[in-house]
Amino acid sequence: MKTIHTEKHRLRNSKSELSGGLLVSPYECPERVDYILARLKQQSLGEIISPNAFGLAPILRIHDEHYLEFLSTCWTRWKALGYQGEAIASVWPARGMRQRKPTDIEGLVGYYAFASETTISDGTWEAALHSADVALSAQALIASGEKSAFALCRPPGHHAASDLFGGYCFINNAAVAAQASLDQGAKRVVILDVDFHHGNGTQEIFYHRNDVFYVSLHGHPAEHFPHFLGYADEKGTGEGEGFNLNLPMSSGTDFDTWDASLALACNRIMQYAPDILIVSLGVDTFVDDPISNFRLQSDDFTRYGERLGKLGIPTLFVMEGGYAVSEIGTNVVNVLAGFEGN
Ligand code: 6XA
Ligand code: ZN
Repeated sequence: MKTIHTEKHRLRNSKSELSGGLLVSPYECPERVDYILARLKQQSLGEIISPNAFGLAPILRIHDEHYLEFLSTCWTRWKALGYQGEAIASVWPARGMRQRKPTDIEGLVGYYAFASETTISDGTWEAALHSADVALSAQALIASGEKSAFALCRPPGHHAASDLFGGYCFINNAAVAAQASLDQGAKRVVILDVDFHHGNGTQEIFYHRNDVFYVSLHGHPAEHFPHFLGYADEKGTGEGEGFNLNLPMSSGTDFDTWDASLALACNRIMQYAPDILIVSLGVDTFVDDPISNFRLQSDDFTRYGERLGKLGIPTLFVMEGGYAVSEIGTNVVNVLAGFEGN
């Protein structure tokens, strides 16, 4: 399997994340990619290729143009106010308040953020654009006939909605790739999200549509981030009714329980008969992940990779979360190798 990767991910190098009331060094850090690359090379999984540049057009198919303009100018505008720290949301249009877009950058950060752990800093926008290019380049490999490809995206994307950032995400890479597939002639796309967290952004983007079936296995939103979306009764609306499947699981879920949900998800995916399967690949389901609490072991990643490979669908893996940095390479490559060796 070929991997698409660029060192430009390092441009996303924020210094702070709001966690437990403190500004800490972000869990979503550049070293994550170093460990994944090292393991890919060690296992000789396949060629590692640089992305092509696709520009804004495929991103505008998913994201609001004013949101993108905000992302691209936020850091300069924030810095111009003389602030010492990174751009961070501190006020939201919450219940009972107006949803009008403010003009000042402090208001705008709150308007476009759905969470405050994620800051915007120098290089964030550029890194997010490169990350989307990584996903689009991997999608192009599948379109040209490859059976599978790995988009080593960073920053991740599944929390980013059409006009919201948060959860370490700015541009929804999987959604952009899904739309590109449709625009090139695919009729049905599945996005299977195996990250520990519900992909609220991906769900929001496709909730009204039946050409992308979003299936997610995740920590129950009553207990886990993003807290306000991801319940089992969210099934899609209008034409999209029946094309959203949430499989939330409680804290402490082990592989047998998790894999039973994956088996159910796979049945539904096969019934839908997609032209392409996009896997939002987060490995924060790992037992030692510092911010999540499922209990998958490294070997379990191989087993579920095999299950995905058996589906026999052209498959694009898009990197999302996973913060047990020293094991992230093993866990990611186990999924990919399991897929290939099924
Ligand atoms: C913030 C938690 C953000 C989770 C980000 C993630 N307290 N998403 O891994 O998949
Ligand atoms: Zn996650």
